[in-house]
Amino acid sequence: MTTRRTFLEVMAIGLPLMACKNDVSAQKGGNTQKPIVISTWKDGEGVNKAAWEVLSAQGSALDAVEKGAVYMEDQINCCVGLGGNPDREGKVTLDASIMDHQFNCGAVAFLERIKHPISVARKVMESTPHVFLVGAGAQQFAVEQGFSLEEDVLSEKAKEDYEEWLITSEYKPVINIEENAYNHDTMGLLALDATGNLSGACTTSGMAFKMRGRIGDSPIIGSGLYVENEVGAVVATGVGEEVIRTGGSSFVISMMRQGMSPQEACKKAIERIVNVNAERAKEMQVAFIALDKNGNHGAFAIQKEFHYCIKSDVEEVMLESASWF
Ligand code: SD4
Repeated sequence: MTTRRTFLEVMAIGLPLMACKNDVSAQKGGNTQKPIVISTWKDGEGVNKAAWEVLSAQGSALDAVEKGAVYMEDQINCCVGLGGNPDREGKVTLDASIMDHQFNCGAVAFLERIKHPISVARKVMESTPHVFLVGAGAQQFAVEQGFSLEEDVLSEKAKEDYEEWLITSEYKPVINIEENAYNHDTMGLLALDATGNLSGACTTSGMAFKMRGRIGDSPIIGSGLYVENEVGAVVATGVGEEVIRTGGSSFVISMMRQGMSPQEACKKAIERIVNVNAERAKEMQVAFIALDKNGNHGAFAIQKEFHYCIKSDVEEVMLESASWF
């Protein structure tokens, strides 16, 4: 019998960017498709376009993923960057990470009043002996590098959401179902450039109404993001605590290294999360997207209605990911 789950695994649903049937479960070491960029959520469509400007001009995957993330951080009435929802004290605190094809990586977390945390993460990678700066130190570094300190104000949407949240003040992460765009807090993207190098980036305002000081998976290399050029690249979204405790993205890479397709490997990581606590998994969303060194891509989520977007010379599609439920 074909259950809903097996059906979704085999038939990732192409949505109307361009009609394109995409049996991602069959992709394993097929033809090399490069350059290519893939991004989380429906907002990935605009993000991919920004990254494609770099990739189509023979630019590097690293420049492409930074450009895509910057595009998202600029959408001030959205969920990622300074327009995102605040912590429970009404402050927006940002996390971001970036990684290239040579295990170079940089990250920032609990960063306030800086518009482009992804670019600060890249500066950490390229201009410091470290990989991770947080809080006041990260902000000080950003300012020293020429980033300006923005005003400490919430976007219209975030203000409304926060005022509504204050009525109950209950911390319960919503399952990010994408009825419309912007119902998420994070943008993750992965690119393979014309020379065959992979890079990835992840930028987020974190879970809405989190405790002050909370850091999620997105800036943690190996959890929210991982790139191993010989194998592939992976980025996560959803409840970061679950991704951190299962070593999410590096686990997906290790499954791919053992021969799994990107989608099979993402599914294995979701299975691992569900196995930790099946009851808890029913109430949350986590999703992974992955790209291998040949440009094969895949995704898997706990809940349905997680989308990801793909752009290359041969396809421009938005797919609904296969899901556990
Ligand atoms: C976090 N993983 O801070 C992020 C949240 C997210 O869509 O992906 N939201 O835990």
